Amino acid sequence: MLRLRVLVDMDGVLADFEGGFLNKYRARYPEEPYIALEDRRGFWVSAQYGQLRSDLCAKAISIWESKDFFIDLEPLPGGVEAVKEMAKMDDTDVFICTSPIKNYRHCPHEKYAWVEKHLGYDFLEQVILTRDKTLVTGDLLIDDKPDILGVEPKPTWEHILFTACHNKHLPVSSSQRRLLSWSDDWRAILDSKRQ
Ligand code: BVP
Repeated sequence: MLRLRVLVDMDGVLADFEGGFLNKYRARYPEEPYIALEDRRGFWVSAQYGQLRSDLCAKAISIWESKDFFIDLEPLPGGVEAVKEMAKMDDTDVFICTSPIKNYRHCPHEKYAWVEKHLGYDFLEQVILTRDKTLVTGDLLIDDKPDILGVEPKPTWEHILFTACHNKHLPVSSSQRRLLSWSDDWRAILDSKRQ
């Protein structure tokens, strides 16, 4: 029996980046305009805030560059439970595959701390921090970013688009499968790749 390797993204899939961002942005800049989650379009929060008003791009970035932003992110419903269940399945290896921001003062440390807090110390063994997910081999990559590009033109994984506020309006592409949430049938997606 070949083992199945599942890569699971963190921000927007396991951790509520969008909700955490909006709460801290509004608390820090109560007088500034903001984008409600239902009005979010496009993966990059900073780009949409920059379109709203050019100086808001830097203000948005200041939020996730601050200490405690990443560790304070709430888990998205069902994600931690799903990953724990996946990891216990026969012939299944689960890795958390996440891209840290380039301002490295807090983010990489807090991503490890988040995994330890919500999934336990032993799960730190499964953490992959990379800015290029195309270099990581796996059968599945569950990720809310619509376009996952890097130096490898033919990644081994099938990208399953995890639905998020910023991607739910995108037309359904016949070539891309979606996971609507962790209540959706992730077990069937895993089973479809087993051989
Ligand atoms: O660490 C996260 C937040 C950051 O990019 C990383 C995305 O990682 P993955 O989900 O792909 O693993 N990030 C950065 C910006 C703007 C930077 Br300028 C943004 O708008 N949204 C965002 O998620």
